[in-house]
Amino acid sequence: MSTSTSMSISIPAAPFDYRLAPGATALVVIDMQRDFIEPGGFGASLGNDVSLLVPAIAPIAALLAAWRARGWPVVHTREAHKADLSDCPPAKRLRGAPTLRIGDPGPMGRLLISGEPGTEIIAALAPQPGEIVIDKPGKGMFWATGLHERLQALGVSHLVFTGVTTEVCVQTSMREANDRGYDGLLVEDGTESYFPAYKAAVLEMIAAQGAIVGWHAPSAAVLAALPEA
Ligand code: C5J
Repeated sequence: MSTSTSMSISIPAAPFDYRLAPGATALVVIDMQRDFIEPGGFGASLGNDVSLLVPAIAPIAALLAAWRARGWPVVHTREAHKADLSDCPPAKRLRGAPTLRIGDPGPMGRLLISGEPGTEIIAALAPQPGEIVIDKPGKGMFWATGLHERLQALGVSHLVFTGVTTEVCVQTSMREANDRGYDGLLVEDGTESYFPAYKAAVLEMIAAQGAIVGWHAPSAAVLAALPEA
């Protein structure tokens, strides 16, 4: 996959301009699911302030509208395991919070299990027909999902990342994408963490050493650079 194409457009970004390939750039929305975002869900039950994630919703909605208007690919992920937990390594499950582990009954159904109310994507960002929706058993979006093959079949070379949480599933997915040859950009106001310092650290880390993992830019810079729909 190339770093730029003759048709590419330039977005002011850190550490230097990002070259976006129109039509070959998928918008990725990571794990904007009820259990992480809504009051009364898994995230809140762990003592996290879920209101810290809410500011990402409006920028993601604006980007979704822009991608949909252009007919460009969109990927939604949910962190979700099979009901029988056959895709959840015991080591990972047992290491969880002692009171609430993957698969346990939680406030919005079994925690991080496909099809449970808590794993639904929030209504404001609900996927539309034709968009890719994957349940991922890992923190990263490529492990055990077949997503790379699907993106390759669509000719996708560039990924614009949004979602939660910045330092866990978003960062892991972006690093996995980098190793698979995608050029990735993280949207600064389209991602949030329960720990603002971790978000700041991720932004710094990914762009360090000449975009060692990728780029970051605000949603306004992405939207302003897009070609006419
Ligand atoms: C976490 C995620 N934080 N989607 N999941 O456990 O980042």
